[in-house]
Amino acid sequence: MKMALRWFGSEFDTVPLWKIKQIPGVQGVISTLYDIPAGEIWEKSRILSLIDEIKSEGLLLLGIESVNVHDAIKAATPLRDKYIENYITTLENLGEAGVNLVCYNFMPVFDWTRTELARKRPDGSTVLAYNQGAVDKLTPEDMFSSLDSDFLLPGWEPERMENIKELFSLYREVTVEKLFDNLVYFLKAIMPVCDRYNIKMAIHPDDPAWEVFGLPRIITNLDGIKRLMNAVDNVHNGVTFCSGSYGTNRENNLPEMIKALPGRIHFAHVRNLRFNSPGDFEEASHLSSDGTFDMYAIMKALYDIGFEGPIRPDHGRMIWGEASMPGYGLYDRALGASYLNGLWEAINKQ
Ligand code: DNO
Repeated sequence: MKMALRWFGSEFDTVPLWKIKQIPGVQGVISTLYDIPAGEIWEKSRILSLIDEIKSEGLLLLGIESVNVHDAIKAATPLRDKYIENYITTLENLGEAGVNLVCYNFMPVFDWTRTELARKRPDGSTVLAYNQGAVDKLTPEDMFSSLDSDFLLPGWEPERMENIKELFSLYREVTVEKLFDNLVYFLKAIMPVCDRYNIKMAIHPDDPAWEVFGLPRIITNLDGIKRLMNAVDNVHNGVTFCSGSYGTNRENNLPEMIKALPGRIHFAHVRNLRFNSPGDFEEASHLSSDGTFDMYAIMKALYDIGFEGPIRPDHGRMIWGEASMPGYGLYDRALGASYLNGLWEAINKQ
C-alpha cells in the first residue's frame, strides 16, 4: 500500500504540503482541482501544474478525489450525454498527465452528511457527528444553515445550496433502480477511455449508508457493490473502500467486505467510528479501542488481498487547537497515518 493524505490544494487547504511531507511514511497526496464545478472540463495545464506543485515538495499525486459527477448524469436528464463527454475529456487529460486513479461518488444532490461539525469529546477534542433524529426533523436547507462553521463539508458548498429545490426536483422520478441504471450507463460510457489510459475508477460509498432526505442510495453494502462490479465487469470499475462510510451500517462486516473484493479495491479510506446508538455516531480517533471497528482486522484484510493502492487516514478529530476544514486537519490525520503504518508494519512482519 502507499500511505497518502488528502489535500485540497494550496488555495483551500489549511495544511501545506511541506508539513504533509514530514509525516513518516507518507508518499503522496490525493488531491483535486477543488475550484472546478462538477461537469466542467479539467484543462491539462491545470492538472500538470497541480502535479508539479506536489512534486516540488517531494510528494506524488497518487490519485484524484474527486472528479465529481454532474447531477444531470446521476438523474439522467437530457443533458447527461454532454456531461459524460466532458467527463471523458477530463479523464483523457488526466490520463495524458499520467494520473491513473479517480475517486468519485454517485450520491444525489450532495456528498456525505453530518449533523454536527464539532461535537465535544470528554478529552476536549471535537469530532464530526451524525444523529438520525436531527436529520428527520430538518430539511436540507435547515441543515445547511445549522452547520455553523467557517469551513463547510465538501459537497455542501453555498453555490449548490442555492438551487437545492431544483436539484431535488431532478430526482423526483429517480428510484434506486433508476439510479443504479444511470450509474451503469455512465460507467459503460467511460470505460473505453479508462482502458486506454489505465485509469482506475473508485466509487466512494454513500455516507451514511442509507437514504437521507428521501434521496435514493445504492452503494451502501456488499450486495450493492458486487452488483455494480458484475454489471460493468472491468477492473477499471472499482471501489474506494471507506471504512467510516460502510461502517455507519453496523450490519456491514468490514473485513469480510474487503476480502470479497480482491482486485477491485483501488483506494482505501481507513477510519473509526464510535456509536452511541444505531442512529447516532461520532467520528473517533483511528485507534481501535477509541471506537467500534477492529482497525487491525481492516488493515489485515487489505494486506491479505494484496492491496497495493493508496490508503489514507480519514477524518481526524480537531485537537491541539487546530482550525481546519471539518475532518481535514493535520494533527489527528498524522496520528492516524502513523498508527495505520504501525499496524501495516506489524502485519508484514508476522
Ligand atoms: C468525505 C469524503 C467524501 C469523498 C467523496 C468522493 O470526507 O470521503 O467527500 O471524497 O464522496 O467523491
